[in-house]
Amino acid sequence: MRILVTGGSGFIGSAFLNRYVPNNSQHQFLNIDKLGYASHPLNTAELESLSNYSFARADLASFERVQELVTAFEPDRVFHFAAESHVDRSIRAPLEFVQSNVLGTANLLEACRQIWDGDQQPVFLSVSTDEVFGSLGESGAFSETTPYDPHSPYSASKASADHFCRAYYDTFKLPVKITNCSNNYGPRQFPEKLIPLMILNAMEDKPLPVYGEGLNVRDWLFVDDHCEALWQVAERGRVGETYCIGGGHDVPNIEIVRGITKLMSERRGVASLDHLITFVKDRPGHDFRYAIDSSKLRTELGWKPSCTFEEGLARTMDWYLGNPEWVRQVRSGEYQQWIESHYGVAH
Ligand code: TDX
Repeated sequence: MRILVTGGSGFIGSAFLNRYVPNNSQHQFLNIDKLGYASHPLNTAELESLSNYSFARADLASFERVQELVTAFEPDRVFHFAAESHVDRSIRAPLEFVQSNVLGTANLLEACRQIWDGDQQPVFLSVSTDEVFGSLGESGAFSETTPYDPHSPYSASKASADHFCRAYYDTFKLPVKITNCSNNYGPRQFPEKLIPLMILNAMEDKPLPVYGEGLNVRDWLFVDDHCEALWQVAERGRVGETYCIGGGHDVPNIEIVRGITKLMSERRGVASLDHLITFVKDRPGHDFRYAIDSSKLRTELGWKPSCTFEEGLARTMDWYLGNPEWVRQVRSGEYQQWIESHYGVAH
């Protein structure tokens, strides 16, 4: 099989490639990534020497380039990860999210439509987010039947991408599957997101900026468990269907941050790092709570997370502590600029 992966040098895409390329020499993998700020060639360094892996630098916003690559590779399967993904950045620069997430997805769908004929059984799996469903109150969980209600420019762009995928299925019978996943964490996540930002700041005695009162709730899933769900959905999930993926670990942000300070203080041999926790101005339009009911995935495909949050967090922290060169490289000038413009100059 020829497997096209977009955004394979980013956090989730590279976790996927590192998990499946080495053990599937019978499949050919092509990674298309524009190498934007949150992607890095180091993320796929171990795959470079493998004969079933290749890389092409490309921006999905260019239809001609996407068409050229898709036509030459003739994928049987597409895993579409590429996206601008940080909510705070989408509040600063919404149009970049339209460009990458809406136009990029539409271009990829159209390029696939042009090469796939009725005899094949290809799969276009679009990796999406639970944020398209909006925000929950104190109780309940999102499922495949929850109406879309996006609030941030980021979630609006992902919702639009999902609608394009469904439109291509309904109109052209393109064999699309959509997954909507909860918050991921794990190695190689760009340190603008809550967990890696807090890990690195706690490591360096920097303030830990918690939005509002830290009571917003997110459902956390270890990235490898997300990847395994995606592989199973592509293999055995039904075409035209949506599958919700969640970790079942939904807790307020402040608990996540306290978990990080506790683990980091043990790793560093200090009594406590809680004094670093700093409550800052809330994110505009901050969704209160996300939780996922993944019973469809669990019942139909037998998937369940393989590790607890505590195990996943310890693996994640140890990865960041053990990879100072990766940390140094991704925190380039651009990273510093973002941190300073968003949180103010570091103390
Ligand atoms: O400095 C921070 N302080 C803070 O309190 C940051 C960066 C975040 N937060 C809060 C905001 C959220 O309630 O932590 C929570 C998690 O924030 P993010 O890591 O930015 O993730 P979130 O906004 O929940 O969106 C994520 O989940 C769905 C991903 O970024 C999306 O890409 C994914 O689709």
